Amino acid sequence: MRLWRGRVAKYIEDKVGSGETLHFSLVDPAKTDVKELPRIAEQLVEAGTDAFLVGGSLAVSESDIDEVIEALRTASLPIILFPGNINGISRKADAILFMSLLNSDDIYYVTGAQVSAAPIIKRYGLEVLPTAYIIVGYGGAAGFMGRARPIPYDKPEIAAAYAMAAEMMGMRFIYLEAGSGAPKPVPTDMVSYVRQSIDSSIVIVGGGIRSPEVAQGIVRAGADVIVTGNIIEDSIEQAKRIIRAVKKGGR
Ligand code: 1GP
Repeated sequence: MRLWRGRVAKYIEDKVGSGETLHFSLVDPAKTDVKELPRIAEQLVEAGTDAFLVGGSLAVSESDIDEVIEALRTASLPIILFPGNINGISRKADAILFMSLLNSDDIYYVTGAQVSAAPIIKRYGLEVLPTAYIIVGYGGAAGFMGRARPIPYDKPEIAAAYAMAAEMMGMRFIYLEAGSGAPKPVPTDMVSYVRQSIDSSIVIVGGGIRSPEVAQGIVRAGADVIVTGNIIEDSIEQAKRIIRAVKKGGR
């Protein structure tokens, strides 16, 4: 069960290093029927998804997360926590996106939750993936709950400045988030501006990605990882098409 611990960052970085683009399937315990999950996970794996993210901004408890992780263990992929708050930590996961919501106006989401979480993460022995979480445009529940000041869709230079700062602070992963269910995803010109402004950090993009064409555009703009959540619940066939498009790359 602990197969992936300590190897998740390397797994991601090795794939990116060899020119692959990755897809992460986001499972929000508040929106998921756990009984269906093993069957859904199998299809996602078959289509080529690279890892599972587990978490959400609202109505998630540690035991909900535990249940989801157990159901996902039938697939032998890394399971990474994507916490909205300190209730999003589970000892059953392999790794955690240890995120600082850099453009929150509330210091709790920048460093406070992280301080509360750190001793728990240490005790659980989770692998830590140091991540800058940058909320763009719509923002959704993550933006609202995290008191973000979302970066306007037409200000890519601001996103790039955040990404540069994140990299200078030593964060290896930069997550550009339009918000779950966003009517408009992170724009491609923002992704390419960010990509060109940083050195070797891994760029993760999510929120409102609902078609293979959109996913591929974001990949071509320079994203290393595409995250989709809602579409898995809405249409597993469309989710599989997106995964295949991401895995084809385009760069
Ligand atoms: C949310 O980026 C993810 O954090 C996924 O968003 O549910 O819109 O795919 P969607």
